[in-house]
Amino acid sequence: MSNKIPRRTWLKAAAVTAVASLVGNTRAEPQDPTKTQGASPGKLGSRSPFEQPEKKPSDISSRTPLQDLYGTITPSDLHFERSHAGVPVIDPEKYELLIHGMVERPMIFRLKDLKRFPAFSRIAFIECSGNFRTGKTTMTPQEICGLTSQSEWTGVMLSTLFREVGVSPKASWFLAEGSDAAVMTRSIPVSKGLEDGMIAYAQNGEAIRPQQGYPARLFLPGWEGNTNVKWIRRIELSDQPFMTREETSKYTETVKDGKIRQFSFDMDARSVITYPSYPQQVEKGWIEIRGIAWSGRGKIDSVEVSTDAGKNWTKAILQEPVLDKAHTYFRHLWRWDGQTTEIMSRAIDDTGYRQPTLQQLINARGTDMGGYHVNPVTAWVLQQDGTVLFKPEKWK
Ligand SMILES: Nc1nc2c(c(=O)[nH]1)N[C@H]1C(S)=C(S)[C@@H](COP(=O)(O)O)O[C@H]1N2
Ligand SMILES: [Mo]
Repeated sequence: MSNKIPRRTWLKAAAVTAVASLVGNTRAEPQDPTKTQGASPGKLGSRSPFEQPEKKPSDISSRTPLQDLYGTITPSDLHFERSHAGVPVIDPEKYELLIHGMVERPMIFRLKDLKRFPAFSRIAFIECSGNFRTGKTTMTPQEICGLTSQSEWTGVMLSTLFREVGVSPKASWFLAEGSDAAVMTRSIPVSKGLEDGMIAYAQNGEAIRPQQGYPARLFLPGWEGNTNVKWIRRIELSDQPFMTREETSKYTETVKDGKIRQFSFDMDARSVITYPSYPQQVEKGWIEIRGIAWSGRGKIDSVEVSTDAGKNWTKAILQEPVLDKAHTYFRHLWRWDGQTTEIMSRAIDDTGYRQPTLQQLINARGTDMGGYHVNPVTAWVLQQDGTVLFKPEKWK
């Protein structure tokens, strides 16, 4: 594009554009940055004033702006939030985690006790089981499925703590209890705790954020968001589930014939194209379609992309590393001829599970399937003028 323009002219043009977009946008006077000393190093970094990604808060949650992100790590201040009774303030000096019930030695761990154990880190996503919205064409990935984010979590493995307290071989479930006003409680199979559960006290290299459970939360890779109890204060071992309100009145799904599914822990494989998506605009020619795919059951095996409304599908390129139970970046280079079309993606995980369409979900679970574990293929309509719209499908 710029190869015919002499470099000097091009640079000037770029400067003019920058000045134009600065007006009304920032306090800084637009200057030639090579002629004046820049700002001094500060105590904290900050975002460029030209970049203002934001979460979308409601009373109960706040969504990650997936369409504004690159790669797979969610900046901590953009991690989605879902709290049933607000974010409590917990003094790390007074923090205690009690582990009791069917154990040899009931114990209380302070934060500094937790930090004495081997510190384990892993990159994985969290997704709320209620992560699906539809209805209008002007919806962003954030609005449709922004209740998922990814971090590098650091903490102590539950298997380590379970060994420390001597969990009885007869214990098959544990209760995880939070210290927020919701006193959120969930029953979790001991097998999951031993497999890859952890008590996380850090997120992306710093102490976990208050919104994510400061000073410590339960982290169960790949399992529905609500099992990842934040501000965790108590774990009780038992030989049966506790049947709390979060697993009886809530977080169950109607399947078919009046049957209800309970303890639907795994998050099913899903993907979404984040570029191009609403409200972005594209030009005719080469477009790199990009997005994220994830599965609560394992690794992403492949992502298929269709640029002709689902008639033909091509394998996208997966960006390494492809991690277990982690958002995985995919890309697909495509030449758009400028005609109106629909683009979409579907994820296939290493268990062979393939992301369904909304219609397939409805066929399998009935029209009153409720709002949990709804992970349909998301389609975007590219219009001739280069604008992109969400394609909402009839649901209920
Ligand atoms: N103590 C406590 N833990 C909680 C919740 C809560 O309200 N209280 N919300 C749960 C729900 S529904 C979800 S989806 C995840 C959200 O985690 P995040 O806010 O760190 O994104 O936390 C879970 N853990
Ligand atoms: Mo959730």
